Amino acid sequence: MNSLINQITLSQEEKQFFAKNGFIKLKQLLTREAIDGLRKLISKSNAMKTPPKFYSGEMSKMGYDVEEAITRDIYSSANFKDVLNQLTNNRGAAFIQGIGFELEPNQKGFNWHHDVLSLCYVMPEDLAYTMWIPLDPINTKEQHGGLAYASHKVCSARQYFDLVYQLVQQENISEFSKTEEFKNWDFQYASPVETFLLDNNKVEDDFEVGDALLLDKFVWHKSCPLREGALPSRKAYVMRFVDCQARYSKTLLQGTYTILKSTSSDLHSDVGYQLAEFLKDGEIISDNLANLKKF
Ligand SMILES: O=C(O)CCC(=O)C(=O)O
Ligand SMILES: [Fe+2]
Repeated sequence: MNSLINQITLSQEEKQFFAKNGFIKLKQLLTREAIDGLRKLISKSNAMKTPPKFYSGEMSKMGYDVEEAITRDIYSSANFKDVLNQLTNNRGAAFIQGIGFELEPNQKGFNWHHDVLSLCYVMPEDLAYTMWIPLDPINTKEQHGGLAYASHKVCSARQYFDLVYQLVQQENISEFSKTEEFKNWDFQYASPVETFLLDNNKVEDDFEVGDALLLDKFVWHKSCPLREGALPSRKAYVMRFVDCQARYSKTLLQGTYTILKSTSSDLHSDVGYQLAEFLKDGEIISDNLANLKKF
């Protein structure tokens, strides 16, 4: 399926950059045909919905588990696997979820956050990745509307994955999670101090259609509001991957959903629970995915 994904050979410096910072822009990874296919997928998907008013992100539409043949054709293409292998020291990464986003002018999207909720079925120390694929051009001198992200080296979200994992294993967590102090702690979003650091050190890049951004799960990121201009909206397709050696954690999954109920009413997907049907704690996720992806 090389009509969808271009061949990219990364230099040693680029691979080291990704390992050290946790993000990399992949120029012209996707062909026009792939982008057109993803635009069609998002436009016709019934899963794409306007989030309710109380939702913590401001988007005109978003949808979980937006995935069809085009998704599979992308992640199973030899060129695509090759790029992921180059960036994961040849371990590779397995596709787990497709998500669609649409942002309209003056909407702020998501503030600085990490994706512990979307990836709460992965053992805290194991790797997972987000590939953000803008389906409209992102121009930081005009409308913005892209993503901002900051290097691991400045501020990493790793501690939150560990913290939530420890927290959910405490015997009296359900009692504590009902307290006001706990409810005021929004564990997915950056604190004022982290926000200060992240704003001071953020990277916000331009993207042409076909470019993609790969982030590992410890990278803080935020949406950049879309200003008024020629684009009526900014669409993006996000593909989540688990490292081929990443292990399943039902403990983290169940615990996260339990404490989340007491802190927010965010939308979520049940992909983690679907995995529970054929995976036990500590088992390698990628070995068992054939049962999950039936599209
Ligand atoms: O597209 C956006 O603005 C948000 C994307 C995001 O936060 C994610 O994919 O994790
Ligand atoms: Fe995110």
